[in-house]
Amino acid sequence: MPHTPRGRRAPRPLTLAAAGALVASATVALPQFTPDASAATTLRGYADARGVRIGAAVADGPLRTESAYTTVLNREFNSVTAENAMKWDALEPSRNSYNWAAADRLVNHAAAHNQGVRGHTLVWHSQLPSWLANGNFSASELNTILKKHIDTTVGRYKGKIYSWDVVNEAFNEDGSMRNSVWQSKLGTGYIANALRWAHAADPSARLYINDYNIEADNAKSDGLYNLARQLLAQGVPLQGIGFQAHFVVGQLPASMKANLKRFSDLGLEVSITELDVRIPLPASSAELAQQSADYKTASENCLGVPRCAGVTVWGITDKHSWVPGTFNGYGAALPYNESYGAKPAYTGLSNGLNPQA
Ligand code: 9MR
Repeated sequence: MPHTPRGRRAPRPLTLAAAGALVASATVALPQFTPDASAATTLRGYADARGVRIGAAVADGPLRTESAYTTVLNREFNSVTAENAMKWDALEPSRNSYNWAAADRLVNHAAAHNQGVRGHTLVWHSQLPSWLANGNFSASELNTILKKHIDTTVGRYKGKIYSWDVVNEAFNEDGSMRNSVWQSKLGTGYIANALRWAHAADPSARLYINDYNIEADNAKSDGLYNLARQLLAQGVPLQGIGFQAHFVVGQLPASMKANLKRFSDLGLEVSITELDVRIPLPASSAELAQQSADYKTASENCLGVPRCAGVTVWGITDKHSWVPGTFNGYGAALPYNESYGAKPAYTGLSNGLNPQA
């Protein structure tokens, strides 16, 4: 357990009312959690004091093998997301044969360290097992397969996951629906069905639609906004929108806060779910300073909006990040460097979480 600095009292668990009083803008009951007795000056200390989540995407390899990784994870974060372990290809590599080991490991780790879990992700076009991607199933078979996946996965972790990314990356950049196996066989109705099934399996989990390039007010976020409005009007259990927030240094969209607010004004929770800020390598000190400002602005853009439930960073350390493998010549996207030293980005994020900074 992280220590409490001498002379500083461990914070008492916040009641929802107290959390609400601290976050003047929070007009909705946030998922309840008990703050850790960590030093107030950690990321999680600041987040606890505001009644919000600060999360990290966790990779199973370093979780099992690197004590520096778990030390930072446990000290700094009050929420975790499985970077890959809860994706369909990881959970059901062959039909009807499940592998829960890595997902269970993370859920158990979180429980042992007083961290909440964001579930990621139930319905996605990517990382499907080949039996499913190449199965050429009929619409009715696919519907049955999807319902079973949601019942089984959400049911297994019932009461242990505070938010699920039920649907991930369903939109094209122009705001139309992406032509996935789900969309092409089942039509847009798969989204409402997935949300209803997930809600039936765990009524207390907050159910999200999650996507990238929706941080700005643009064609893609317009498409999502219109769908979200329709779903709410139909009484579909949609509770939140996840803004992935994979940014390039110095390129945060100016409309981000207003865009998050329009979703929040629908009565939805908003969260940053996959924040990172990539830099062309090698990163200069000016770029690291800009990255720090970007982390601060991004987190403030969410926390400054009513119903922001928190911010999750897509990793902890530049040692383990998807960025260099995907964007040639880019990296250094996370708050800790490859040796687990806190970068200026850490301070930016910390200041973004701390209303006194
Ligand atoms: O970080 C994840 C990486 O390890 C995987 O190889 C990749 C596979 O698609 O998925 C990455 O996570 C993605 C997340 O699940 C959805 N949004 C984009 C993330 C970065 O690609």
